[in-house]
Amino acid sequence: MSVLTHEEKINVTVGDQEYFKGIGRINYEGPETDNPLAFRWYNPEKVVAGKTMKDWLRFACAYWHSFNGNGADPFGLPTHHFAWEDKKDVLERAKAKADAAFEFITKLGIPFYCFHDVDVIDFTDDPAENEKRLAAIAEYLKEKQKASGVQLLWGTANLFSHPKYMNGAATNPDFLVVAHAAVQVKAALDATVALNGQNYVFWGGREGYMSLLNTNMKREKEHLAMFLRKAAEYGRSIGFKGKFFIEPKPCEPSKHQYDYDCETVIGFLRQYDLLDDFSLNIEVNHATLAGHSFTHELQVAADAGLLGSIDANRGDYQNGWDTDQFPNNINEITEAMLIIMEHGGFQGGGINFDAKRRRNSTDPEDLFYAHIGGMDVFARALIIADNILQHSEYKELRKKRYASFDSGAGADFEKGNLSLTDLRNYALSMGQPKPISGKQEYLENLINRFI
Ligand code: XUL
Ligand code: CO
Repeated sequence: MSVLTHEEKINVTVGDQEYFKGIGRINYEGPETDNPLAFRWYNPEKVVAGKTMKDWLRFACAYWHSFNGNGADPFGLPTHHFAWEDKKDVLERAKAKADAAFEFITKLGIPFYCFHDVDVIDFTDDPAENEKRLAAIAEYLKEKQKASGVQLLWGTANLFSHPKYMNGAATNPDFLVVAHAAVQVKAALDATVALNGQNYVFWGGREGYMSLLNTNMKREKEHLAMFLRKAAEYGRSIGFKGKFFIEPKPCEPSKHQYDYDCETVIGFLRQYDLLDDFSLNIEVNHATLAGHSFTHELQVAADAGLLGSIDANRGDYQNGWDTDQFPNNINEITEAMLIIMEHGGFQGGGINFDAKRRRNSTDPEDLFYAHIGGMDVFARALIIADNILQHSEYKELRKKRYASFDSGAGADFEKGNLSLTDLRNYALSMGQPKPISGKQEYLENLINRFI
């Protein structure tokens, strides 16, 4: 543990050049403050249900959105310009970006960060050169981590941007492309281990198909499973102790992605015997793209013991793609925190803001507002969910709904002791079931009462 104070960490992290001038440490000032550059709910050391907020929430900053995302979209040029962009030398540019990233992360007191290989240093078409570049910037990131106390929540490889992955990475019909994907995953695992990364993520944006007419789906899924197995074997061989997470998403950029949703991924992991090493990283906007609620995906993962980590963001009610907006919906996040808290928190993961400020949010402080809002909504939801769990009949009502299975014939059924004929005889002996209310509106009001 670092013994530096928050102020001191900012000083060593900021160094010679300050990128976010005029913005200092973001402090907790409580719900009554009107300071937009302060936390109203996130108070890292506050203890809730036996753990600090910091330990429950384990926030992470996503390198790609915050320090690479430049506001460009399919219709328009970049609107976000970064001070390090004009540095000519590739390593110097990457180091300056890391300086800015750690300054930002430290000013907000975010304990973790996450990156793709290509986020932290520019890649070329030469895989061997890329390996060298990643190793070089990892050395520097290690120093930044040491000086700031910020830790790596997870690393990953970008297996979707380069044109060679247009037909897939691990699921590409050309074996040479599969091997090229392995180059990147190997180097990203090396970097993750060098940086003491706690987890490693696979998100398969191109692991799917654009048309079934040219796709052998069965073979591609077998290749994906083999690739994941070999990646896990390599990770363990170099001392990686964390979890490998699969991040489900149904589509975009592919028409169909094999890691469609949590149930699909769990079935896949079970089929290919990968459950010892792999768990889930659930993203809000991916859940809604799959036609589910975020809470549905969390519950599926939690029930399977695979609630590893989350990518926090939100979609837009009026359109159907991955808008990756910062979370701000207190009802949605409260219901999520209920599930997360009931299952004891994340298994090794945390809350990564896979979210971007809007293209027209062009002031440097907009990046701060975005994260402050996201952190506050989770912190507030944590407090509300704890109150609901401790001081309401929420859990009890759900438990009571199943009381008929707690004793007598219902309990015998659960144990497997009743045949279909026994069930028939029970039904006829008991007569008609009485209607029992599901009390949905009552429960919805209960949540709002605590909010
Ligand atoms: C894309 C997405 C990725 C993963 C990491 O929708 O969520 O950024 O989180 O590759
Ligand atoms: Co994500």
